Formats: sequence, structure tokens, C-alpha cells
Amino acid sequence: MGDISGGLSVKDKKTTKLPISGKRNILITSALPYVNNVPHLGNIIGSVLSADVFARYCRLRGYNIIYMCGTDEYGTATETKALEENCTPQQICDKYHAIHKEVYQWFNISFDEFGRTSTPQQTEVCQAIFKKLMENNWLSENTMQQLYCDTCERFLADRHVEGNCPTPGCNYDSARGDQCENCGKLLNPTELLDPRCKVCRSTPRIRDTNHLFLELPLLKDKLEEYINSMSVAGGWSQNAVQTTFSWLKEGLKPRCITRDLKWGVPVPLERFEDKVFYVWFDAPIGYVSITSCYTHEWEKWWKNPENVELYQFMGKDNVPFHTVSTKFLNMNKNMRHMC
Ligand code: B3M
Ligand code: ZN
Repeated sequence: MGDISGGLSVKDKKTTKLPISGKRNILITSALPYVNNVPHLGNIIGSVLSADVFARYCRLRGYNIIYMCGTDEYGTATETKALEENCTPQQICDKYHAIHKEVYQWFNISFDEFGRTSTPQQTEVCQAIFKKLMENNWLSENTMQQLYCDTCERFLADRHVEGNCPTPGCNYDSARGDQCENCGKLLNPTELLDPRCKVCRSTPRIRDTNHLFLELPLLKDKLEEYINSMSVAGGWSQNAVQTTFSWLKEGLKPRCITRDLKWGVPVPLERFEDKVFYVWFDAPIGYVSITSCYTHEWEKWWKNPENVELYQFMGKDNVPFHTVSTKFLNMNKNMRHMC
């Protein structure tokens, strides 16, 4: 309105930054908070605040930087919240994304983009990476047994089943599918005695389901070489180094990257049409897709390691998902991990 240039008003016009040759170009990310909650101080102190301080410092030094963040929206946690609040996962995400955005605005966090993962851009980047993994033969397929509720017509996530604890002497009658809260034992949902669907209380049955696995053992050499050199060159924090090496020491296992859920990025294969990617597969790709919402020239930030340094801020628990599992993105050659 009142803008004679004919396009967007000045306020709406976004100036996007791209790497500039000869300048120090820095891409900063902070962990994408789960959308199913109101942000708490832990999110902010954990990674957002330190990333923001760093971003402000870099700007003062005259570096060319962008700071990307946004909400992590897919997976069981969102589906559960939607069941609780009696609405759709999309509605949950819309509601809580707005709350997150407002809270961070209130704190005056200087994101260049605060996006979200439930976007067409996320699907596109995620599926493209998946296809690359397939072409490289880094995936395998395996059959697993999982509990299925005929009434709800869905496979039950571990935490959506309860039953009697199988541990002799415990017998707690509301053990969760993943763990008995009474005796602390980690469980497999198929071990529960008298299992019940937490939503409708009916008895689920064991049913076969096929899943795709990222063959981390095949990547062992590449991964070790990358971690050894990058942790030094990139000055990873002590925490990041320790957590990553302890994962390597335990031995790399194939990781399941698909889930029997509806709320997620669809797996682009006919025989997997009822499945989506595991939220930890798509979440780190969120940084990339959020950048692609910021600028269509996002590849200049993500596929330009000679000219761009990547600084990622995250909580300790999130480290292996950034250092080990996402090495296959093969984009982040110049990364620092701060946590
Ligand atoms: N949403 C976990 C968390 O909020 C997860 C981080 C994703 S970072 C790609 O702690
Ligand atoms: Zn049920």
C-alpha cells in the first residue's frame, strides 16, 4: 500500500543474503525445537541463545552470516499431541509453530529465517537425499515385527502400548512398550504381557512390517575419516567430540529410517506408500529446507564448503544425529559443532 515500486511493501521485501566471495561467510543453525510444546527456557538456553549471541558477534565483526532455525514438526510426538487435543497434526503444528515464533520474537532472537519442517520444500529435499542414498546402495530393507491395533487400524509406536511387565517379580500392570517405569527395564513392545493399545484399550496383534535402514556400517571408513579430520579442523566442542566417539566405539549399526505413521515426509516408493521417514531422518534436513525457503539459491550456502563455514548449536543429546547420522548429507564439510 502506498508503495510506488509496485511490488511488496518495503517492510515485506526480504533482503536475502548469499555467500560473497572473499568474505567470511557463516551459516549458523540452532537445534529445531519440537513443535508439540510451548518453548521452555531449556530450548532457549540450550542452543538458541548461544547461537544468537554468536550470530550477533559475527555481524558486528562484519562477517556475512545467516542464522536459520524453525520448528521440528513431524513424528509420533505430534501425532500424540493431536490425539490429546482432539485435532489434526497439522492443526497442532500451526498452533504451536505460531507460539514458538512469538516467544522467540519476544526474546528478540535474530533469526534470518524461522521456518518449519512440514513444508513442500522439506519433502523435496528429503526425498532427493533419500534417492541419492538409494543410488549409492547405502540402504537395506528388513522385516520387523510390530504391534498393530485392528481397531485403530495402525501400528503402535512403543509408547502407545502398555501391558504387564514381563520381568519376574515386577509384574507392574502399566509398563510402557519401551520401558517399565516400575523396575526400569528397557523393553521391546512385543515382550509385554497382556498388551493394550493406549488409545482404545483393545489388544494389538503382532504383524510384520518392512522398513528401510541406513547402512551405517558401510560408511564406517568414510565416517571415521570425516570425524577425525573435521572434529579437529572444525574445533568441535569437547562434548561433541566425546559423544561422537562413544557412538563410534559402540560400533555402528544400521539405523531404521522409516516409520508406520502418517504424519511425516512420505517415502517415495510404491511399496512403502503407507510409511513416512523417521523424524530424526528428516529433522536435520530441516536446516537445509528452511534455508531453501529463505532463498531459492540455498545451494550456495549448503553446497559450497570452500566458501561457507557451518556452525551448528545443539544440546548434547542431539550430537550423534548431527555428527554421525547426517554425514551422508555430504554437504557439511566445513562444520563446527557447539553444544
Ligand atoms: N527436535 C530434539 C530437541 O528438540 C529435536 C532437535 C532436532 S535438530 C535437527 O531436542
Ligand atoms: Zn487402538
